[in-house]
Amino acid sequence: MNTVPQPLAKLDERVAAAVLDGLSYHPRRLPPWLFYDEAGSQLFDAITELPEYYLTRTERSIFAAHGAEIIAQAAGDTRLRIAELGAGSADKTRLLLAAAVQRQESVVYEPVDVSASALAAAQTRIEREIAGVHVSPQVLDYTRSFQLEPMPEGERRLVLYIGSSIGNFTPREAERLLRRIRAGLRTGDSLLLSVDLVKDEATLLAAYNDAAGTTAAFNRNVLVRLNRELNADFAPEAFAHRALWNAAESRIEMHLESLVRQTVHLAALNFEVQFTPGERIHTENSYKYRPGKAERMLAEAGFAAAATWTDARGWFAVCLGRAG
Ligand code: AVJ
Repeated sequence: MNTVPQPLAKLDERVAAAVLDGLSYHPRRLPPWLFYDEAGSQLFDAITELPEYYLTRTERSIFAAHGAEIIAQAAGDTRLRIAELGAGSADKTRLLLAAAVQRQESVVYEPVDVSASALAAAQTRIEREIAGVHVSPQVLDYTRSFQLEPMPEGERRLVLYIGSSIGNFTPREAERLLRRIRAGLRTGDSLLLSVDLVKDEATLLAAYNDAAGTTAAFNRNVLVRLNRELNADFAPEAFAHRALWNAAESRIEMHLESLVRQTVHLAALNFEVQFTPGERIHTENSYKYRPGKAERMLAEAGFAAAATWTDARGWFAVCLGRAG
């Protein structure tokens, strides 16, 4: 008979450390990567289809209109292989992969993600759905190290960092990340960087505070996750979803605002946090850039700006930087 109490699940040390750090801090904060458990990834996919969330469909329209040109610019007169940071749902990537297959008959696609299961799912789906694409998944936390598989001489790599994912990082963090990516590439390789552009505030706010409440559910889901993984007792309905535009920092911020005075216990961390009414947990920054900014960021990281594509409204930009 075993009388020793067993933990319900093994504690993810990265989650534990981030939560302990973030909820000890004032103002309280949680990192946005915590959103993406299974439920959160599904909620994010639902967000990308919301009428208010223009980002995904605008980026897709740019790839649909300019995919062949993007691939041609990146390839020059060589064969290309395509790496992508974050395995995501490959819906938009598909347009670029198809353009590469058009050009060179087949392409090696290297999705990079921390999650081996997300990569396995992406591999099955893409190999089944796009003929000519060979998937070579790379399990890697690209925010910590950036070392891809060695590649044949005479081929070039195009790294995709799309979906405006860079927007989660502060300017300093973004600069570090871009430099690290550059250091893992060879001269002539390139980086495709997508950024969401500054636009009228009402459009920005609506994209992060949709009428159906999907973004609110996505934001609160982080608390549901902590309840499950850290044996916490958050009441998600006791926190309101807040999205605001911080003009000085040029970013949308998402917060969870405590509606009452409350104490939350995180049993797995042997830790408790008190919230006053109106106190917020800062859960995400989503930076919005002015035209030309992404090109300057690329240049500072050692990429020559090769080209930029945008949509007719000038809402979203896709920039190609060549490793110099
Ligand atoms: C995946 C980081 C690009 O910032 O727009 C969507 C995440 N947050 N709705 C974004 C998100 C709220 C998204 N990124």
